[in-house]
Amino acid sequence: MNEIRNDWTREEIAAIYNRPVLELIYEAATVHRRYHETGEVQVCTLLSVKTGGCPEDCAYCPQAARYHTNVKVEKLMEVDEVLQHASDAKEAGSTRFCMGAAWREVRDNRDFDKVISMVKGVSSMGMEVCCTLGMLTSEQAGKLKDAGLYAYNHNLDTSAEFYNEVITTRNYGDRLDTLEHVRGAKISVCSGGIIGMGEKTDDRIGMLHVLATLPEHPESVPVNALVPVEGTPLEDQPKVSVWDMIRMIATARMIMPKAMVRLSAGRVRMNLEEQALCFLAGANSIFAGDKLLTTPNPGYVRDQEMFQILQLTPRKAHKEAVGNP
Ligand code: SAM
Ligand code: DTB
Ligand code: SF4
Repeated sequence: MNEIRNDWTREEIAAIYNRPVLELIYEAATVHRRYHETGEVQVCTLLSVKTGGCPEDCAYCPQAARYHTNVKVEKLMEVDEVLQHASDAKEAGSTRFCMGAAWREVRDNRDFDKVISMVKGVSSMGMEVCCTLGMLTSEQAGKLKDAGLYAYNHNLDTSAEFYNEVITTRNYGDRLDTLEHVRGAKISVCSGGIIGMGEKTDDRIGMLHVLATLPEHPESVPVNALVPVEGTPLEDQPKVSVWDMIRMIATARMIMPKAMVRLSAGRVRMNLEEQALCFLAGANSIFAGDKLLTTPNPGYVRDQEMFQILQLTPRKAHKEAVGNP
């Protein structure tokens, strides 16, 4: 039971997603228990090392140059400054540090050399180092791996069918190619998406289907609730229901049992009880710190309180998923 499968059908995934929600939570919690230590939550910190001015047109994103948001464009941060942030994050209990850049793709230039130095530096601190820099070639993935990169985040965001409604400056195939390059370089894959952009349930299922039928499941699947930002085309989207977050998390947990499922953007609008249900449904990772990339996130103090009340324990760095049940 619950063997790792890469041949899920859309119908099977839809049937899981649409189960009576309490039944779904129970089943996902059961799978979670078989593959993970319950109550253990990975704490990751994000840092935007290059903010704003992005040429892409992702409708949700405050960093796209073409939308008028409050995000100030900043050039790539200095290596020392980044390492200071990483060291602070480690001090505050994070075991994974993820550096994000508002780039369409990585270019082979001095900025990339700087990112390589950042990766080397963070990796030498004993943290799991992750980057999200846009599209990558195989060669660039290889260089990042050699520098000590542990994981690469590159989200599919939504279904192939809905993708063009959200982004027109690249296509779904480009995203999948980058994931292949990352996998090819033996870097841990982090890929998930966003709900609350006006997609249908079928699009959510479509995205989960693509992830769960990759030759290897991503080791990490972030589930983001849209953070609607003033000035972006999606600024007026209604708040995602917590039950939808729970269904996404639980379904991801059931079909990709070994993956870390990350309760990502959107926590700032969730109370403790709602987050507790997400952990019960199989989420076992969060972003900590008072900022995601550019938008607010619950700060360390609030999260510490949550860990205490829910008796959660932070996961150690570089830990393998528990083997077969
Ligand atoms: N530029 C790179 C890219 O697009 O791959 C890396 C950074 S980009 C900001 C990383 C991810 O953040 C996006 O793929 C998207 O899933 C998520 N994201 C961006 N804006 C968001 C928002 N307003 N709400 C929720 N998630 C968001
Ligand atoms: C992911 O799936 N969510 C994070 C991380 N990967 C890079 C980013 C969320 C960004 C939310 C909007 C912002 O703060 O700019
Ligand atoms: Fe650029 Fe990434 Fe934002 Fe899209 S999501 S606009 S690629 S920073």
